[in-house]
Amino acid sequence: MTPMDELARRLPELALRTSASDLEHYGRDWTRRWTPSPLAIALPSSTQEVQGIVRWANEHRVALVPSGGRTGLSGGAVAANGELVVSLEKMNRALGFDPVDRILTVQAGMALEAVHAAAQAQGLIYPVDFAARGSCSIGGNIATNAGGIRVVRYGNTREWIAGLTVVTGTGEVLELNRGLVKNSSGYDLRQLLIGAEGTLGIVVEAQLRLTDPPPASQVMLLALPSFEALMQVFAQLRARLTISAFEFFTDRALHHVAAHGAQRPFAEDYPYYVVTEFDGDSPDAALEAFGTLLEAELVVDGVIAQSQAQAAALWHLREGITEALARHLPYKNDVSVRIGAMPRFLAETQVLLGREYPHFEVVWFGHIGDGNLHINVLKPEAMENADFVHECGRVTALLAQSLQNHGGSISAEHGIGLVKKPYLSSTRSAGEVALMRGIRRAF
Ligand code: 2HG
Ligand code: ZN
Repeated sequence: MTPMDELARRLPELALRTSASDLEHYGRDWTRRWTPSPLAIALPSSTQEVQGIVRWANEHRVALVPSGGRTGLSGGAVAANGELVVSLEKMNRALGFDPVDRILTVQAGMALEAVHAAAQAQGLIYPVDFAARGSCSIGGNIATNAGGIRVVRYGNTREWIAGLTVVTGTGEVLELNRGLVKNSSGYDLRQLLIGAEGTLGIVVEAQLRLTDPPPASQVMLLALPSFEALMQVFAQLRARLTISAFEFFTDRALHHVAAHGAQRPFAEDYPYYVVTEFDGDSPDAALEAFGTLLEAELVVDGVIAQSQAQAAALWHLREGITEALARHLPYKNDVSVRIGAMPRFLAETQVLLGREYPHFEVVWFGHIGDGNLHINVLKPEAMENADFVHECGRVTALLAQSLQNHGGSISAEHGIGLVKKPYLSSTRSAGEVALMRGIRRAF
């Protein structure tokens, strides 16, 4: 009997797939760098099935790749070496809402957008949000401690997780924190699991804390004359308004989103743009802030959305970048430094990338209000992907060195995955890596 026969015998209800199209579909994420080659795909419907899979995998020494929406950009959900992919796709239901604690309990395979809808049905919000909302899963968000566009106001995923049910690498089921607000009883294993990218266990259920919806918000697009103006605009707006998002992108990003179908916002071209959102501030306060920035020549043009549709169109200019660039097989950096270190880091990185990538198109954008910068280097059409990745890897090593000097991180919100493994030591000391190894062994 093969190990797969044995798995099917032990868990007769478990959905297993092995068709070539399924192996390809479930074996990769958005990185598209590795050729998918999983052993098979398991789609459990219950925690008991996940437990059974883990126990079987231990006995047969089969590697498991937990899998959510596979919108990841770091190769964290890639199965290229005969692993069993464990897709949580069938475990996608809301399990209940507690109105007193304002906790929504969901299965890990629920899409982020469905979580938003379930929160809205209770008159509340789950505030973590980003462009992949329609296809990413909450389990994947938890595995990478996903950030997104509202971190300046609401923080990362870990702020909103009140409890987790996980299946550890030994097949034990743990209920971590159980929705408690206060729990000073030792190590917070829930927080250890958040951001662990599936290396410690498989998240099967989560208790999500919900909050009140913000008062009416306003969306503004600003055109900036220089990179240097960026963090000054942020500081000035933050001092005057309740910022819930502050996202920047360059003219190259706008060029690609427009080429992908979006309408250009201004008649003229400008080098830098910011989409920003304020909660509860009056239109007059927003206009006044804009006037001050204009006078100081920190912005050169701007528009405030007059309708929901216009707000969505402005947001699309920022949120549509990843999809618009996908056909150029971009090499991605997702880095962070402290907000205060950002001006010097930006200036240095501009010099570094200008020097090292003279022949490549580099697209800059990101959640600059929380210190997170996305850099996408586009592959020239005629170049082999392997050569391109090799060249970008060389420059990433230099960037990693610079990040280390600035006290930053090689992965702000996408995770380490396979892509950033070689650069982990730029962000974590040898002592930290040794402890992480020990913790993984313990799980
Ligand atoms: C975003 O902020 C995502 O839009 C994707 O984190 C970033 O494509 C990227 O590099
Ligand atoms: Zn991002």
